[in-house]
Amino acid sequence: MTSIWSKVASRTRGLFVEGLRAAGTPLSPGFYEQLEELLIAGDVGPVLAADLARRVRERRPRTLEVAREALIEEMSAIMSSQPRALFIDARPSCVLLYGVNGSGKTTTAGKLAYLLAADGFAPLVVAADTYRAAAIEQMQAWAERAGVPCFAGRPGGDPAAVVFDALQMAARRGHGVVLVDTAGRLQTQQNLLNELAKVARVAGKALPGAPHESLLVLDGNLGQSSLSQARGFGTVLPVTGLVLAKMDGTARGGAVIAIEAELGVPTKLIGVGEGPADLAAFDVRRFAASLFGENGEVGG
Ligand SMILES: Nc1nc2c(ncn2[C@@H]2O[C@H](COP(=O)(O)OP(=O)(O)OP(=O)(O)O)[C@@H](O)[C@H]2O)c(=O)[nH]1
Ligand SMILES: [Mg+2]
Repeated sequence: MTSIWSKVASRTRGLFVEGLRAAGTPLSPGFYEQLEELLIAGDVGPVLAADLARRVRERRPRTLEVAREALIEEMSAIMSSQPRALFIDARPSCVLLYGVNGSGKTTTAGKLAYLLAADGFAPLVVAADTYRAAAIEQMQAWAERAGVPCFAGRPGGDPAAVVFDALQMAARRGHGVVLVDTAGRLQTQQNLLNELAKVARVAGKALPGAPHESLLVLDGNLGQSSLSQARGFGTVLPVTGLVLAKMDGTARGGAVIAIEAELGVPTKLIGVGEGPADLAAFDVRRFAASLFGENGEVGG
């Protein structure tokens, strides 16, 4: 776990470490203005940045250390209070992954299959991105890497039909969890959003309660535009959780604080690389602390 959080981009971490050190102590003039600017630079968004800086100031911290702790607590307080564990108690459970093009869906499906296989869930992955033959092959290659079977439809086939067949087969064969990889689509493409809603609906016909988990995969580099993605996908299906991918390469991690504060949807998983083990359960405190440095330190 520690290694996962240490992979959160050093640029994200450096931002707060260097910036807060430069701002002096909470008793220095201009400290809170600089803190606010730092939060804006970290893509927390201007309104929340002002709010967080005010909340910390009102607690009257006297040292940098106490201010840092106050900021972590206030960040945690405005993030979602919903459970962050995956809803995969039912056997089989269906986890639907979707998001804009290239956000990290297929990679996340592969990494999650690897983790859940190690936990004894006997995952089945489903290549329901039937638009491109290469997408099916990419999912198959990941399944092989994770050591799990892959259910694939024909290129050009109906993704909902693929998911229906996969879920029925998973129930027959005793798989614990079914991970469904879907084609990338923009939150503004209504026909493609409707197609996704149909996949979810048809999943529920094959397996009561499916999809048990409906995860929007976000590219951590996209900062504040993630908010409109979450709003858009949320119009056609209930988003039960977020996956924050590519957090090993971005300085814009603060956006997730804004998304959770506005939509109340919890981030459940964080992706920090392209290896099978580069995925972890999201933890608010560790995330907030990681903004300040590997061990949450400031100034040293
Ligand atoms: N560094 C890093 N790269 C990642 C991570 N997740 C995904 N990638 C890379 O990002 C690129 C896109 O990932 P995919 O998993 O193919 O994304 P996708 O959402 O399935 O893409 P489409 O199916 O085309 O919409 C690939 O090169 C991945 O290796 C991550 O956590 N860290
Ligand atoms: Mg894909």
